[in-house]
Amino acid sequence: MKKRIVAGMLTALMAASMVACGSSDTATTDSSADTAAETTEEAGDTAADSGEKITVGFAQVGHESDWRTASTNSVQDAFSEANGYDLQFVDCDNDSAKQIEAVRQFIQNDVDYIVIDPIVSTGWDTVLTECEDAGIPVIVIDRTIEDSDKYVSWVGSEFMNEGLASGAWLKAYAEAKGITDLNILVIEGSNGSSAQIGRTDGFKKYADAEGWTILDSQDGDFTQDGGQQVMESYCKSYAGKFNVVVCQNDNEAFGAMDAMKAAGVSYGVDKDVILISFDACKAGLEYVQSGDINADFMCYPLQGSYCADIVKALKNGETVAKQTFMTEPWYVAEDILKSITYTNNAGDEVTEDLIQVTDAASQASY
Ligand code: GYE
Repeated sequence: MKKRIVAGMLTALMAASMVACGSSDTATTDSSADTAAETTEEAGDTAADSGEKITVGFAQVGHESDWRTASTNSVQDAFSEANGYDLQFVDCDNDSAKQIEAVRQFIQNDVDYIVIDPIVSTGWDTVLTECEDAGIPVIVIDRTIEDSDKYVSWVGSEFMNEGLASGAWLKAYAEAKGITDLNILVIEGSNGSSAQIGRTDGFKKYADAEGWTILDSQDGDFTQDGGQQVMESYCKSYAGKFNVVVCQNDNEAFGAMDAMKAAGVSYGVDKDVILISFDACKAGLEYVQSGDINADFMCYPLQGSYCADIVKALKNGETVAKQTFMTEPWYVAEDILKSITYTNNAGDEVTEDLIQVTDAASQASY
């Protein structure tokens, strides 16, 4: 199918009223403007009534983690042929230049919609302007773009809140356990990604306020190998000096556990090291259940259906929310704290329950 939204109208659409279109209760939306937009959809030109497929280009980050696999599957399922889509999928292998190239190729291919999960948060304005000039609406998922607003809608997680949540939990947990001296090693996610930036900054806010020592903070690239390598070097450089390890995703935590085991460092409930992770994939929750990971902060990757809802709304000339946030539970190994209250990135004081993992298989959402 050829796209029917021309560049000028796309600009109007982007400035338009943002109305929630996500359907699941795992999301909240943010409305920011106030004018309804019209599109120049031609009557009768929909996948459903013409039999033509809607073409969607998806520039995915890569294949670095369990989270990423779940994300890819979710988008591929939502934009399946059976659902009336022709999905052009590019695995950008964590290479920003390759990702920009993929988007340009989608423009060349004259796709109807472009979905981007941005590897890094900057460097986007030029290529998004090209999308706009070509009249192709862009939907951003997961990670955010900070230097351009030339996209129609974003669906993802509030990474800063994830970082703040981990800090709030550590503060309360250390108090409950009577641990007064926290010496922390951080294994960051891919530097320059909004997930890394938010989780780092949120946690650091607590570390600064509480006077915790962050001994080191290095890039593990969101991979198991990366986590293992960074932890191996930490175990040599900081032997006997650390009692908290924060891994910015589960796969890094799996690698870090291997490295600590090899170095004779114990981790988890009432061990040498408090181990904190993010994502809460199934394997991650299994380690929470077994007490190897103390706390795991959920990041919800199943964003494909939200994305497809946005495409449908745009096709129907409806307006869409500029932002849709996933809801993210916090999982813990022990039953000693029931909930945590903290001030989130929006400045609201919120209380979240802590979910003890007793049956990882049924508690995991992916
Ligand atoms: O936490 C990590 C992945 O962007 C939120 O990227 C995502 C992160 C996720 O590789 O596992």
